[in-house]
Amino acid sequence: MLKEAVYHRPKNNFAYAYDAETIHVRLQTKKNDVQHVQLIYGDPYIFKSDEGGYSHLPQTAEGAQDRWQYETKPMIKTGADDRFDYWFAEVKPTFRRLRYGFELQDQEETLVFTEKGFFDHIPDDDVAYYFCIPFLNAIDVFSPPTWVKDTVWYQIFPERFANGDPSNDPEGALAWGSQEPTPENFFGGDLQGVLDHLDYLVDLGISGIYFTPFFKAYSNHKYDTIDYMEIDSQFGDKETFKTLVQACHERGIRVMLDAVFNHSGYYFEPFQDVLKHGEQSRYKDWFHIQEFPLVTEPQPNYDTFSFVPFMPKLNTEHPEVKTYLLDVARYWIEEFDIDGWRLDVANEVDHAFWREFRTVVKEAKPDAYILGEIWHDSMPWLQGDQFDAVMNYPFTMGSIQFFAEQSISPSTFSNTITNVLHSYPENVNEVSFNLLDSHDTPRILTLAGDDKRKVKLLYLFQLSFIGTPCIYYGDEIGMSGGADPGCRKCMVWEEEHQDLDMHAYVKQLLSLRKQIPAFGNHAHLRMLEADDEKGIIVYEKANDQEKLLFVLNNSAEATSYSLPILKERDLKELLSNEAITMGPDSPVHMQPYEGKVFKILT
Ligand code: ARE
Ligand code: CA
Repeated sequence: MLKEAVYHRPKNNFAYAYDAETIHVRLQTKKNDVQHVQLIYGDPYIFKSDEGGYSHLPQTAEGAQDRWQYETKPMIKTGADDRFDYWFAEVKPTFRRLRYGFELQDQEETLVFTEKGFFDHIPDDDVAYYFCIPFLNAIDVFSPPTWVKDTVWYQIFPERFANGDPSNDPEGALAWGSQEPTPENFFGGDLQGVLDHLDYLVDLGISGIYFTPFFKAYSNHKYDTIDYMEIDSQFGDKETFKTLVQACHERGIRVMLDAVFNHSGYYFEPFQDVLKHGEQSRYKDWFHIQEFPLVTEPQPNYDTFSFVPFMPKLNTEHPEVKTYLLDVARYWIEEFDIDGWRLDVANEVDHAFWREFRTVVKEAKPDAYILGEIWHDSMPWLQGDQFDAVMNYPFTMGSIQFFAEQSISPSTFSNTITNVLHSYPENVNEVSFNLLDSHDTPRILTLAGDDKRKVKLLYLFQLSFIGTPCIYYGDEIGMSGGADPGCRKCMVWEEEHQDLDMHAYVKQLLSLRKQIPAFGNHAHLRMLEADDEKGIIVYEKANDQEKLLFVLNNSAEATSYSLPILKERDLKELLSNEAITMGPDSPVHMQPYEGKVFKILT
């Protein structure tokens, strides 16, 4: 056994409260090394003496030895990535406390692993050796809003979705879709445009809108805020927004806005004041100024987002800045009833600020959703005291490499996805924001070399994955576009220019996700097969009631694939709605880049 690969810590994705009574425990071992793992567990305060009596603290009276009372249960292997196997067990301890260790068995030896290392026997002479979850306090349980689990998001870049009111178009706005997007041009999209098309979104099957910023700002993307309390006049007024939120709520759609709190814009009044008054400005500590007077060339002498001079970094440790931004967070919830905040550049803002932010937001609306924009491992923000979720870019990157770029093998993809699923607790995965692309990346169709079959596989995978999926506006009708700003084209509204087949496919998947709990977020997902020769992956989505099997042929060849698990079964293929009876040898026939979903009936 490779002891060095065995890892556990009673924290984060390795041990956590799934809900107020359930503890999940995971263990990592070297890939293909350990055959069986048992969890050794019990209450930290129940001991039995040699004479048979029970006690609640170990008695140390001479001669008599009290022994900790434990049980064992097998852990199941939930998957493997390129280096490790992952093991899992669930415990509902009566007294909401847990002392535990692991018994690991490979071909040669059986070892016990505890907080203090390895033993060749179950140590019962010193209970301090074990891992411990001292108490499951309900308030510490990671508990995102319950509605998020069943939400499907749609991301709107307000300048480019629809122009519902030409009277508010910015000066020089171009005719809708008449040109390619550039970092500077405007087309006049606005809030009225969104209002006009809500029924389109309902028909598609989405239940949440994520708006990139629309507060007063200079640029077309509005990440350079001038005033966080005002809607930019190019998008409409506060009345229109109020009407929009109400109209969304009437249709079962939640509304999430973009909070750009890491930095302001260059024309934000406090920053203008510092530019003007230098060291004398009462706002000089609102930013991180290296020296006065301020210069932007050759590089800004104040901290910024990246090296962008028109995005000065805000000092979120400063009490006045905190008060200002927390008022902003509260204002749009209390006055407009929004349902969530997406936090821009969330990992560059201090944790203490986000903790206060969470308190303020949840006071204003207990079931508001807090989504951080972090492209990397985000465990430190997902402990229950800061965010409810992050944008799941590790999922995005793996999916794009496999389906769109065809640059990784099925087994590498399976490893990546298993790793994604084991990087966080299950209750974190369930609300993870799973995107295929965004206003910051090329569109999926472009990444897939304009091959719509690959895009369909991407959608099948995304919309059956654990978490809450987000569709970037226009992808569902086959829009293309390269990196920012190419991905920010005007939405195409003329049906003759829309890919209606893609639209119907996305709509069908969203309806399956809604109707069949195991298709959506109410099941466990396990990667079952990754066939590098045929280019096939198979995964299972199962709960106590139903089991679905997803077979995806990510290759340009038609193929027949034999799946023992489907032999002599009655099935229904959900995309074609076809009933199938499998014989003892019937294979599954797959077209190039085809995906099938089998519901196992008997
Ligand atoms: C503009 C131009 C671009 C140009 C850029 C550079 O449009 O073509 O390349 O300037 O000067 C906003 C606008 C952008 C604008 C940018 C700067 O939307 O159009 O770009 O402001 O003015 C990292 C951050 C992550 C950030 C991305 C962009 O961690 O937070 O970079 N994303 C948010 C928003 C953006 C927004 C801003 C931040 C700024 O979603 O839309 O940009 O408010 C790796 C790294 C990540 C990195 C990622 C992408 O994976 O690990 O950390 O994200 O790549 O670069
Ligand atoms: Ca307009």
